[in-house]
Amino acid sequence: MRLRNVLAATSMAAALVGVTAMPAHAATGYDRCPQNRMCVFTGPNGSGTMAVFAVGDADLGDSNGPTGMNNNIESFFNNSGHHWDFWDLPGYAGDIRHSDPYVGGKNFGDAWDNRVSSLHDY
Ligand SMILES: [Ca+2]
Ligand SMILES: [Ca+2]
Repeated sequence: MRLRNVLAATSMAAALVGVTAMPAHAATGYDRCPQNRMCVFTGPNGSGTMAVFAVGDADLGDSNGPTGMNNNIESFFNNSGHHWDFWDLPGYAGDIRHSDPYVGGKNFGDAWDNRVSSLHDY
């Protein structure tokens, strides 16, 4: 009886350690972006929903690749060694905005908020 109580207390303590340890390293904002990727975000300063790209997407409005991002991007994190371009229209067309490699987190700003419809590295 006494031994069973000790075992129960020990496993309870272990469970509590496991629960409290997890949220300590939960990534937020730009910190969510993996190495060697372009990350885009629906909110400013890396907030909101994130989509991650290795080479790009010709049409953010179709069902091929991430969805919900077309004309809905307000910031990006170029965590890759590549140059990237963003376009206002699908198919790499219309107005273009450029990102140098490894520039870190950037807000698109008023002129480009919620406009990007395609993107690609080069
Ligand atoms: Ca797509
Ligand atoms: Ca657009």
